[in-house]
Amino acid sequence: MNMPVTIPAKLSDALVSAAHLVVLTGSGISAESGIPTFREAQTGLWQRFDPLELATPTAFATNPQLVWDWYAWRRQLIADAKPNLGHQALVALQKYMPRFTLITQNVDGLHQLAGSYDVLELHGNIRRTICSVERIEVTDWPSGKDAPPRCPDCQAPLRPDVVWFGESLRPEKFKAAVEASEDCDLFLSVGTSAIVEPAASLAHIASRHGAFIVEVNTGKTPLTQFADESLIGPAGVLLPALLKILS
Ligand code: BV8
Repeated sequence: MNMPVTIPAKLSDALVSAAHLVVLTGSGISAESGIPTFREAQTGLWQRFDPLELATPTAFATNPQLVWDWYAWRRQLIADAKPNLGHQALVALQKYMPRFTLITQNVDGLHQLAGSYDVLELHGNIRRTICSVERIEVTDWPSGKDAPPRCPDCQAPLRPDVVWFGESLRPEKFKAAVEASEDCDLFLSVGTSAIVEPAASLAHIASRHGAFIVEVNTGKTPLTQFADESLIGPAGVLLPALLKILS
């Protein structure tokens, strides 16, 4: 999409002079890779389910097969997905910036596939499977009728390595995200509806510590009114435009 992009001068200045850039991404950055955003209507047989209901320990305890099959479907959705120009622009920004922290709420692993490193995955990654009791990663299990499969070690059901609603984030990950948000002088919130907590608090923490807050989103969110700059448009167009200022 060749839409003309004008980056406001105060954002260009903030980008050029930034010592530490923090980027928080949500499912919107993966939309241009063909992955439906978390709240978009689910397709096919999943249409009648609300993700907020399925991505919970209660749902898994009540109907483990339904939740396991939902994640198997989502893993299929991302299996062929490729990182897009937005992911790739963040890989280049990581090289340009004196200090760069990428925090993602996404569980699709596309940032790492694009070449980003030291990614803080606040909500885990659906490409990893863990034992629901021992919480250790399990990479291989006997194929067969069991859905979810059983842990080869203790026979407990396997589950995706993600943080469900009502589960706590890994303390060390969120602590690192908070510390980076407190330290940064420029904070980009990209492709997130800024609703899910505690991730949504990071932009406000950065703002309270004097950072310049920029939102990149195709629409408005509860963060928009607090942002110093709000760029409306697709991340796959706007992030490369920001990168162009530095190259
Ligand atoms: C917790 C993994 C302590 C699973 C996910 C206050 C404090 C603490 C907790 C809470 C609180 N208030 C409420 C809570 C509870 C809850 C919560 O936040 N609920 C919400 C619904 C209000 N939070 C929790 O439970 C968290 N745990 O706090 O622990 C605790 C413990 C016990 C009891 C209480 C508290 C855990 C949250 C993690 C949940 N797990 N994912 C899975 O994926 O299956 S979150 C899930 O939602 C996804 O990871 C996804 O990232 C996220 C959805 O948010 P977005 O990424 O923003 O996606 P969304 O679709 O909403 O928006 C997309 C945006 O992109 C839109 O704005 C759109 O306009 C834009 N867009 C679209 N296309 C583009 C684009 N932008 C740019 N370019 C484009 N092309």
